[in-house]
Amino acid sequence: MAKVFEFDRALVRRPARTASMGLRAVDRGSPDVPGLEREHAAYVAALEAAGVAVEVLPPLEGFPDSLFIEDPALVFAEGAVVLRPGAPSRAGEAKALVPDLQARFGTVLTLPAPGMVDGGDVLVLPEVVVIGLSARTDTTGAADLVGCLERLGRRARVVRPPAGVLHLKTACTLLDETTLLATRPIADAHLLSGWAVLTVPEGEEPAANALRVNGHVLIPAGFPKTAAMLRAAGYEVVELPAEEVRKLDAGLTCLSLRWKTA
Ligand code: CIR
Repeated sequence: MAKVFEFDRALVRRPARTASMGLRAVDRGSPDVPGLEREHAAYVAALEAAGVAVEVLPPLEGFPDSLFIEDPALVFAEGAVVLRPGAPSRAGEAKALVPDLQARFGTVLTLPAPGMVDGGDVLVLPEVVVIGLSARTDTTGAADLVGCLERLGRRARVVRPPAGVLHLKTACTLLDETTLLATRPIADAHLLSGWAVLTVPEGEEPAANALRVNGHVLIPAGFPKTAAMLRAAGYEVVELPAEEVRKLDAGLTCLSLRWKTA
């Protein structure tokens, strides 16, 4: 059985020319589209270097946030779930992805209306899938997703993370089969008992959105204390440029859908 961070396939979507108009809670300036493209290319190269075959989908000009392909779907070796993103401007991204999922997965389930779930709120752990409630993921969507996951043979549970982040995985990601990386508020909330938690140093909160892929841990560049902490703990850390995606409240996990072929 593959480990939960072992992947051999990924789907990404190239940034649209409209990406600078993507959603953001706080305006830290518009991202530079060539800069987004460079960050995206570095990300694809890092996935490939970690042993993943990456397919790049064409940009969707009508959807500025569509490069964040993790939010409209959830994928596993055993099937995919088309989600219902919580931001109205992103709802159509899910529909656009359906043919791509149908071409790659034997089972494609659809989250029923009216609930909402963003993939950024879904943390896949070895024994359980954790769904975080947020401004984008409501209780109806979360409950319906638990039902979809049961149909795929997955156990799931719903948690309510402390407010202040866009998505659960903005502040809490998986490092290995027993260890999470999280911000201090998430670590202090003890959402997930039984897990060792490495806490990102104060001031480096965006580094909590790390992506474990096979033997590598991808983290955003510019967070040297987190990089040093992870290296000291024995992880193979790869630092990736992510300043432009951060202007759109995004990090590394949301730039791909990843799975391991059976
Ligand atoms: C949004 O607000 O939906 C986008 N600007 C950012 C989405 C980032 N997704 C994620 O962290 N899972």
